[in-house]
Amino acid sequence: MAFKFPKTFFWGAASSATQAEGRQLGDGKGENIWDYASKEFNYRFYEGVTTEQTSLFYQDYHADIEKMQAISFNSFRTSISWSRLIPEGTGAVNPKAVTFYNEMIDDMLARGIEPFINLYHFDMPLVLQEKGGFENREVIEAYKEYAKTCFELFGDRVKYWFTFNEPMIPAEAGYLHDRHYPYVVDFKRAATVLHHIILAHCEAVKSYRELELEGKIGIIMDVIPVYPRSQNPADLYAAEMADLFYTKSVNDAILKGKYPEKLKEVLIEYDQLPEVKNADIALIAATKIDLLGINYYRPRRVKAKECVPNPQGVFSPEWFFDEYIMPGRRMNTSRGIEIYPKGIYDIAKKIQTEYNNIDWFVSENGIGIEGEEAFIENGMVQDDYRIEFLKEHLRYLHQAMAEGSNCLGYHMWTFVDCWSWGNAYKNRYGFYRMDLKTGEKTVKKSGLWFKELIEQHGFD
Ligand code: BGP
Repeated sequence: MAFKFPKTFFWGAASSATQAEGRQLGDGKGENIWDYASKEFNYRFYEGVTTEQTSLFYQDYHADIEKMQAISFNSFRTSISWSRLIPEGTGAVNPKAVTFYNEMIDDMLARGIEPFINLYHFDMPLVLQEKGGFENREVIEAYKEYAKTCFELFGDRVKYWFTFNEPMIPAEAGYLHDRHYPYVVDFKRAATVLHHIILAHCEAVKSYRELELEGKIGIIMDVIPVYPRSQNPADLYAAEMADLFYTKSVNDAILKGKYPEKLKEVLIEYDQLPEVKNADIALIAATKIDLLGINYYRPRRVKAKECVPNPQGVFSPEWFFDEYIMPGRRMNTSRGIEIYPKGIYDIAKKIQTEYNNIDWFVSENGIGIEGEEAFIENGMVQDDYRIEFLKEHLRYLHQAMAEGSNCLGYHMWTFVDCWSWGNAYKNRYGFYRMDLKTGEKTVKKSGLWFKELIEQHGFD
């Protein structure tokens, strides 16, 4: 076999509470920002689909977990919905949520599927958002209490914990680029949110260590590899700045225990430095994770800025670089992003050389396709493009592992087509197809291919 992976390798998929469970407010769930935004700003969501219509995991979970087992997953990541577990954000725990998550975890374990549990996937409880969300330090405390509650309730069985999915996104999309609620556009506020998310991560790791549970804790990050247009110093500078703002800012804090000096210098120069206390710096320096998840979808190609940014405009990382549209780049036109399988190898090398070769896994990778029904033949989506995508990425991952990268697993986004932040059900990512009218979930050709891959521990 040409591409053999270790027998202990984690194979499976990732999902998140808000995107999969369905809203089901009736069972005591409180609203989160997505329940609210998808109703109040409905026009921002593809075909106006709200969180109410997400993939019904809350009702179908036994059957869904059986479907995971049917394609031989040995692991699966989802998140706990903070607003389901603690409807008011702090205080009383919702007993129905405890029953649901207990049964979900027990069922996964009974079927040989290791639960990877994430605590926060973009889904701030609305009551806490009304207090300022992560802009408000009180919410760090609330998150800490929520994290501790999860560890105490489920930590006897869950051995793999993650504090956040893509910590940069709630800050960048919610406070700078107008994609996520609360649709604020203000760099300094975004930087404050990011800093507080990093502190919340540290507090959760600290609580986890204090409980002395037997398991690992880490975080899921989207490390977008940056490629300059050319070796011209102006292009190299653009790449350095894109990397500094979007990757090193979080990576260095989490993996090296400190923010990059250069970032601080730039933020002081532009008067954009958020409040960072000495105790924060000490907490960040003292926090270590056990396992890193990396979500990889696309590369970031940049070039030197062509125009001087509007000095009265909103400060942003884009003041230092322009996107580079590389001739001949291969696109996923449904999502408007480039497909570049070698990026996964480059990330692995970066972790190996710059971040101490820490244990990591691919926590998301996938291809979202619009109009997938066009590929249905004899009742099954014939998604050969997804199989090709998987093979191409896994070949590069295999190469990196052969060269010493400590990659422990690969999770595809996602198990069954799910709702997304803005695109709703436009682009389909699942190993199973979801029929939105009937709720029926049927395996795609890629799901069967993945099953074989898992059973054979590799592919040719
Ligand atoms: C990741 C998120 C996922 C998922 C995925 C696909 O960044 O962690 O939650 O949504 O992207 O992206 P999209 O759904 O926007 O196409």
